[in-house]
Amino acid sequence: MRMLVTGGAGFIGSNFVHQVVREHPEVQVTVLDALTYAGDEKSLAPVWDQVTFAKGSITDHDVVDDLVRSSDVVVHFAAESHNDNSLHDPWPFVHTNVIGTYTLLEAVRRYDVRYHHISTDEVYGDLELDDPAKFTPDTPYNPSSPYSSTKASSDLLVRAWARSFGVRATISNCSNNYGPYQHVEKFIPRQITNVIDGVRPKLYGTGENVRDWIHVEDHNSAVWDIITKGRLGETYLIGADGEENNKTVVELILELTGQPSDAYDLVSDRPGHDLRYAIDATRLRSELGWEPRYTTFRDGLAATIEWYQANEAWWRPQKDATEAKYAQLGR
Ligand code: NAD
Ligand code: TDX
Repeated sequence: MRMLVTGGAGFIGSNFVHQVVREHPEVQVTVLDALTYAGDEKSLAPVWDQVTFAKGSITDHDVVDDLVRSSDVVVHFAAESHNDNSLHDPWPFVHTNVIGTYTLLEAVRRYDVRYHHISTDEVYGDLELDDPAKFTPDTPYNPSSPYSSTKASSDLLVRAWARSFGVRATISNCSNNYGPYQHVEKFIPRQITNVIDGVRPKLYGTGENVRDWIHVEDHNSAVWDIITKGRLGETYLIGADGEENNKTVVELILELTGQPSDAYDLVSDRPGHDLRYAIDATRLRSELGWEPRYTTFRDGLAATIEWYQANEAWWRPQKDATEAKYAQLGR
């Protein structure tokens, strides 16, 4: 199988490539990545000799056409992915997430290539803190931020291309990922690397917002199952019942790093900050038999902390510029 992985130098995409190379060596992997501020060739170092790397944008018609024509399946991770950035400058989100997805869809349509679309639970908006409900595949789309609205737009393009043109597509909407190779702009790595630097973690607002954490390897094992066993045209929600509020996560990071549990600061809130996300992954579990391997958040978080402690050379070059951006936002 010839597999084109877009965004394979980013957090989830690079972990996916590692997993495929390790567990399915018969697959020929090509990565297409623009190496934006969020992409890093170093994330592919352990598998560099086993993959083909193409530096380019998913919005570039000619690059995409060439690579898709010689693929059997496209797994589309590439995106502008950070909510805070989308509030500051939405255009790269519209360009990459909407135009980029359109460009890929037209190419897979031309060459009848199987397509899997990676998306987020944020397309469904948010839930109340005290609501027992979770997102299901039938929850109406109601995105809040420029990031999530461009992801929702791209999902709708996929649905339309599947129905109108018969594109052989599946979609997955996953909850918040954590694990190795996540950019230090994101919540968990930001706080781990702050603690390493002797800086107090920063909680937005009151820290009550809830995210449904899943280890990146569990997300990616679900993606593999959907690519190989999923029903065409279907949407699968991916989540591992990992709801935690942000304050609890920061306190756990502080505990696991030997700091006092109140050694954090509350900072100004994110505008439009979604309250709570929660995934009902029944379809994935019952139809495809998927199960997560990281079922204890504490253990997965401890392993992630160890990874950042051992891999400072990977994240250090990004840290100052990331914190300088946050300083401008007062966060
Ligand atoms: P990331 O920001 O770490 O990586 C994105 C990658 O895409 C980078 O390597 C970047 O260089 C590349 N890229 C950006 N624009 C590009 C373009 N125009 N052409 C080619 N490459 C480009 O993101 P991530 O956290 O790994 O997220 C990957 C995917 O998973 C995204 O589609 C995101 O919406 C989705 N997702 C993320 C999470 C999460 O918790 N991080 C949860 C659910 C879904
Ligand atoms: O310093 C911080 N302090 C803080 O309290 C940061 C960076 C974040 N937060 C809060 C905001 C959120 O409630 O932590 C939570 C998680 O924040 P992010 O890591 O920015 O993730 P989120 O906005 O929830 O979106 C993530 O999950 C869904 C990914 O970035 C998206 O790509 C994915 O689609």
